[in-house]
Amino acid sequence: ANLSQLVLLPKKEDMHYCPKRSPLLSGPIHVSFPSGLTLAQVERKNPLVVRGGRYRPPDCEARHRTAVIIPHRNREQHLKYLLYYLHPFLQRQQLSYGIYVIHQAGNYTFNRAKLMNVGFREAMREEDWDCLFFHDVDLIPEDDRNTYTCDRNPKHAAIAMDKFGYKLPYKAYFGGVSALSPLHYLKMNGFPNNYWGWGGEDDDIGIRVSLAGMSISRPSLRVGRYKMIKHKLDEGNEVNPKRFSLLAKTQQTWKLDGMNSVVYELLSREYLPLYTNITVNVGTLD
Ligand code: UD2
Ligand code: MN
Repeated sequence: ANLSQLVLLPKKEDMHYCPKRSPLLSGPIHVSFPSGLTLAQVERKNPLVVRGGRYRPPDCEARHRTAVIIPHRNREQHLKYLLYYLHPFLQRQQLSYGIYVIHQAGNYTFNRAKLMNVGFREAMREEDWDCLFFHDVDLIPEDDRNTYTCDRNPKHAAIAMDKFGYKLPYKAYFGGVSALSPLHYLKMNGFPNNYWGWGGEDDDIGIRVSLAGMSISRPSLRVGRYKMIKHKLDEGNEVNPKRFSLLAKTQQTWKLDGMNSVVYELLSREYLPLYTNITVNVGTLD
């Protein structure tokens, strides 16, 4: 007898695909923020999550491989709550997944979209992900039927947020949480690298989707619900005064600036128990 028979593990050839719809889904999630929560508690609640924040379903072969990319600096509390909700959420969806936190080093102006380009490259370097979720650190999904898988078109997942009265604020809105396959991402040349500070980059990304000949898909308002953890505008992420002039030029710039031109310095890659932490120097506005 071989080892897998002795220890009664399912043999590779006995593993079948997970069902198309996970039987573990439970619908609406009540989101609250327990005080005193620690990362060690989150780890204990997620015993099957392995080094670097990876998981695969124990008893079936996942149909999807999703990487979650989180741009981050100085939001440790938000990250803790996001991990607390996101790990069980993704496990109930029976996904094979990995969580990447892309940490901007230094105090220079924050650059959310460029961090996403870094996340794309560094995640795809490691594994053949079929879907990438670009995810604000402060948005907690409120319904697990909002599946973290990719559609035929780029998907805007955070369509109903508490801060906008659970409605889409405007038709072209693409902020918060979005999902693209590697092909979608490369087709639109990724995200812009030249938006420093708050605002505009999400609209640029939305415009890129249509300039690349794709359209935006969305879940229903009933399931695309999120709670945003309340916060002020961060120091180092001041409103970008150039956002409107940049947006007016997206059509001329999108093929030149993006994934094909991203330059950064990778400072470290750490495989932590609940996520992979990528620390990067994204440089400054020249
Ligand atoms: C809105 C959009 C967001 C983005 C932003 C403009 C929503 C829900 N989200 O978010 O997707 O387009 O406007 O840039 O409408 N971050 C840090 N540290 C910082 C600053 C930012 O980690 O010092 C990260 C973090 O993941 C955060 C994200 O960047 O969630 C967006 O920044 P924000 O939350 O301050 O902006 P907000 O809520 O207006
Ligand atoms: Mn926010």
